[in-house]
Parts: sequence; structure tokens; C-alpha cells
Amino acid sequence: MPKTYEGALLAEGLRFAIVASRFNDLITQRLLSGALDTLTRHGAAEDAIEVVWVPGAFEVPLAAQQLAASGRYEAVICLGAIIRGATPHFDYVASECAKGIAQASLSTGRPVIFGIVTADSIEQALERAGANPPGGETMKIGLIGDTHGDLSAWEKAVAGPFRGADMILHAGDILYHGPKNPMVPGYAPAALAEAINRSPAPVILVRGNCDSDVDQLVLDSPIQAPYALVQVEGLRVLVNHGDGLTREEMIAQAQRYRATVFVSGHTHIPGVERVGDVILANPGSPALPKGAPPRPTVAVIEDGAARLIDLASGQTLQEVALT
Ligand code: INI
Repeated sequence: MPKTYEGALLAEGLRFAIVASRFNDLITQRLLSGALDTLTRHGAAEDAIEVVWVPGAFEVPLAAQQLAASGRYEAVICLGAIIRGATPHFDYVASECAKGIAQASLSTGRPVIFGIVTADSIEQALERAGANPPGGETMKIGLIGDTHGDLSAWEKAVAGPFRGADMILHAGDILYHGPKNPMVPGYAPAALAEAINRSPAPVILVRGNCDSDVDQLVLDSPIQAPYALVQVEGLRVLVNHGDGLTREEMIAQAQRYRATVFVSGHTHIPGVERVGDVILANPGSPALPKGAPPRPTVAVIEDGAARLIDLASGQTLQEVALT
């Protein structure tokens, strides 16, 4: 195994500076609210973020350089919008801004993030700033099950398909590997419990047949309930481990609660499929996969679809539209 270095999406306890340019502030205000939302969703405290306004993108590098050199911030985030006009002005501002930001980072050894939109028109800049996301502003829900104590599986899901998720639903069999199962390679139940407790997105857990009362002592969110009924925007999702339920019973339960999606685990055999007005979503197991071929999987609900994702390759294996 190569030694791999990568970041975790955890901003708790860290300080950040944001340099935002007033020029084209219709765009930069949106970039700023997106940056603040992302930082706080990943655990940064609001009072750990400082915002410095400068007149235009050309002035961003100087402020960024000084903030980075102060050593007070984990990273400096630069936000600006440079829109092409009739003259070559755009090219000078854009190139000096990009060069200056890179230099601020390299000369101080601090991450200085290039959040400068360069666009041919205001419409294009608005689109780049996420003002008109395709399909509207739907939330992203991560679906996972049967982690069986595998910390590395959880970390891969959080750093990969669950990146930016608003909520994670766990279909049970969380910490214990289970007497019928082999020990999973990344078995670290206490560390997994801690990672779930620290998750920037709220995690809703249901109890699987391997979960016991003592597991609750290390998990902050309750796991005693066999069912969770979650309503996100207009979408209702019912979660249950699925042991002791037939497929028909899952569909009937979903219909009883008028849930569009029934999330289950237990079999470790993944699948996302529509059966009439119900979507059955089994995210499989990222720790002990079964099926032909066995693949470590999770699922996500976003942009109006439920998707099954191979955690090893990041590929979407199945996709079902929600409507
Ligand atoms: N500054 C921007 O941030 N975006 C632009 O599109 C832009 N244009 O096109 O002129 C712009 N110009 C101002 C520049 O950044 C400086 O503030 C100004 O030249 C004073 O130094």
C-alpha cells in the first residue's frame, strides 16, 4: 500500500481569512456566501473567519499575501469576478491576479485559494458562481450501511461521494464486525464512532442486528430506533436495517408513510431500483461487500436522483430518478 496524504473535510478549530473584491459584487457576494456556508458546514466557527474587502481583483494578491504571511490563518480564500470587456484590460487584471495569488501561496507556504471567476459575460459569471445551479438547490443526502467498524470505509465515503452532503443516513450495523463476518481491514470501532460523532453533516443512525446497547455509549446520535423517517425538502425517506423484512414489506412500509425512498442494508448486496412509486435503495457495504462482483459501495441522493456509487472507483453503478 502506498503511503497516501490527503486532506479531511474538517474545519473545526481552524481560522480562515477571505479576501473578497468589491468589483462585480453581484457575483462576489454570492461567492462569499458560498464560501462561508461551506466553511461553517465543515465545522469552522463563524468567529474564526475574517473577511477583508478590496477594491478589485488586481488588489487581491497584496491582501492575500499579508494575511497569509501573518501566520494567523490555516488558509486564505480569494474571491473575485473578472468579466471580459471590449478592451484588453481583462487580460492584465486576470493574469496579475492569478500570478499574485500563486506567489502569495508559494512565498508564505500557506494555502491561498484561487476563487476568482473569469468569465466572458455577467450571465456566465453568475452561472459559475452557482447562482443558477441546474435542477435547483436540492440537498445532498449520503446513504451508507453495514460499516461494521471499518473506519477507512467511512473516511473514504466522507472524503468522496459524501463530500458536501447535508445529511448522512446510516442503515445500521455500524461499529461491530459481527460474529459471522471476518474482521474488516480498517476495523477501528472506537475511532469510527468518533468520526461519526465529528461528522460535519448530521448523521442519522438506525439500529442493525449487530448493534447493541453498549455501542450507544460511544455514539452521540441515538441508534436505538429501528426506523428513521426523514423529510428533506419535498422528499420523504424511510430507513430500516432491513433484517426480517421482505421486499414487499419494505414497499408496503414506504407506502404507509408515503416515503419515496426506502433505505435498507443488512444483505451487503447493493441496489437502487424503482418499484412502482417507491425506490428501494440498499447502499450495500463499504466494509464487507457481497454481490457479483463484490464492490464497496455507498449511495447518494442529489440533483433529483438516487445513485449507487463504487467507493473504489468513484463510478456511478446505478441511477434512478426520484420522480
Ligand atoms: N476588477 C475586477 O475585480 N473585475 C473586473 O472585471 C475588472 N475589470 O474588468 O476592470 C476589475 N478592474 C479593477 C481592478 O481590479 C483594479 O481594482 C483597478 O485597476 C485599480 O487597481
